Amino acid sequence: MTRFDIITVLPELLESPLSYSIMQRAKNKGLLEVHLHSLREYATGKHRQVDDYQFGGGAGMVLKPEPIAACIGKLMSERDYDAIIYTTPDGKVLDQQTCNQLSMKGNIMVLCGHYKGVDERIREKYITMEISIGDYVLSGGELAAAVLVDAVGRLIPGVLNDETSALFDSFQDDLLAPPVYTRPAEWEGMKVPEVLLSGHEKLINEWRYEQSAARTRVRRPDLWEKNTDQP
Ligand code: 6GU
Repeated sequence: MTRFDIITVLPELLESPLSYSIMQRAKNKGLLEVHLHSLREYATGKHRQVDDYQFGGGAGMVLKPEPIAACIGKLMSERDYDAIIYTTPDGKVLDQQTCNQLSMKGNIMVLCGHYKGVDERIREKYITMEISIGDYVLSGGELAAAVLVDAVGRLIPGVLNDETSALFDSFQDDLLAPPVYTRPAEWEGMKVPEVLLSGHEKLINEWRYEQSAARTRVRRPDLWEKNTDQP
């Protein structure tokens, strides 16, 4: 079982993306738990202020340390965490290998960045891993956290069945996935490749590998180099 505790100023934003399809099935099977924690509930004072101006000047608000520390402290007093992740555009770009590793963990805490970010001292004191989902800027870390939970959640042993198996995903072996087809075998004059209709498993596997390799070479030469670099 993998448990995610997600700390956010916008829990509403995370509810729906993690409540359908494979994520909902993983929850129903008891393999995945996602708990959302509203940062505002840990803020004190009349206005329950979670952010403040940044020292030194500059546009944008920064998440204050005290409410975050209160929330993280409460969670840490309840269970041990294998990772405390902060979602931020200056983190390490998430890849399939990291997702595989995280899918073997038990308790994962995720702090969602927002506005200009969080006070640096929170990162120093608590955060064990900083993750970005790509080289572009989102208005907050919530959607990145949803991406993380989805990408990791589907890899938790038992979540996928044979039909949805992760074994043949793009990136699982640093290759992009081959093209796929379904019925009808001919549509708008376009035919499904003959080999896929042949029932010849060995030829089909060879065709799929060739397609994967060709796609990877053309679309992702960086991944292809990584492949051919391996001894
Ligand atoms: Cl994790 N957060 C934000 N705000 N923007 C991002 C990101 C994260 N990853 C890519 N862009």
